[in-house]
Amino acid sequence: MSRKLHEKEIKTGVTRRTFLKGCAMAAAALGLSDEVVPRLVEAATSPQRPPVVWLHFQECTGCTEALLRASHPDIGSLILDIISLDYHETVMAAAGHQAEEILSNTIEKYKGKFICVAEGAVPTRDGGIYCKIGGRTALEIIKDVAPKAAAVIAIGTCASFGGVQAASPNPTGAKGIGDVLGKSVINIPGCPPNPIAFLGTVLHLLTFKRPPEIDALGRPLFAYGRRNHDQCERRAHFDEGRFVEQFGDENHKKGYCLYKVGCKGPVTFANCPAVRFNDVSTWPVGAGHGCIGCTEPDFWDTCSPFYEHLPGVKMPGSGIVTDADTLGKKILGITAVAAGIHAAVGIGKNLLKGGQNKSK
Ligand code: FSX
Ligand code: SF4
Ligand code: F3S
Repeated sequence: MSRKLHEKEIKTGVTRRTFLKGCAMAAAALGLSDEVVPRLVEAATSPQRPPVVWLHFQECTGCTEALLRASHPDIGSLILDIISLDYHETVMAAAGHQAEEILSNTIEKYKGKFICVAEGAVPTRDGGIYCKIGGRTALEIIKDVAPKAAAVIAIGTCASFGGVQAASPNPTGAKGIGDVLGKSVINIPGCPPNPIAFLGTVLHLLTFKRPPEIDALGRPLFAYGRRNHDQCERRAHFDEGRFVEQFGDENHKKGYCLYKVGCKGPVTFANCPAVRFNDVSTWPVGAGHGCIGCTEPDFWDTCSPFYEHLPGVKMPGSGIVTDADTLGKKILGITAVAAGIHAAVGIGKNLLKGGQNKSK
């Protein structure tokens, strides 16, 4: 293993330390013990790496930015080292006809073996004319590419559930990838999602040849199995009824709970407080802003106004600790979200067989 890693270091510039640290972080996020780290490393250093076709539709490209600009340890490099990014409109050098040729060649050559990552929603109104790439609609492209893939990962809330494009009145008929395909895909929501959720999912696929367990919304439970509220460092303030009344007040400076100024942590399933983001190691609530529920379907509609607290809640301090569970289920319609639902996501048998050689 160490020789492999040494060779990798020479070829890619990803240091052994960074590589191991990234795998250890992914293992921790996956809820796996340290003993499993060597298995993750083994899978990640396999000479065959899975070809990935990364499609862009209606979105802001923030998901790609968050992934590839992720820092300490260099998660972006790690991801690029583990997968073979054969087609990605943001980072590929090719353009125009050459790019389209790469796409069609890749999906034919690696039929049933590549991973399709879709970023962005797909407009369905008026024949899907509101998003076109290389002369084809997003609708045509996803229906052409996804069925040929071994696994489909929808990255970001737009691809998972429609995102901002699908917000009322949804003028383009935007939908998430699973909805458009009429089948379950692996959803990694967040606007943008945490890179560790993606890295953990890919490492799980490579190591165990199956996706991680998912919830009823297709989200891996390791990253989306608990509410932000239940992991939040301000939770004691919530329970004791100590709230920020308005941004910039004394309570805000003291780090009190942001519920009254709109925090939707009680109805948001994610691991932001535990995993945090990048070098600064913070998350929205840590930085003094409420969670706006960006990993939830339709959060632009159901979680707004973003600076008003959830309606009809008796505040702690008046003697009642809010039953945020019941409230969350009512507001977001997520009654089916429960731990232990096993993945119903189809994964091609050939995944990772005949992938590209790393030394290439
Ligand atoms: Fe959507 Fe991704 Fe939000 Fe943007 O591309 S999830 S708009 S941060 O980044 O798709
Ligand atoms: Fe944290 Fe928000 Fe819950 Fe308050 S309401 S404890 S700030 S997640
Ligand atoms: Fe999104 Fe809330 Fe995390 S807004 S980034 S789920 S804290």
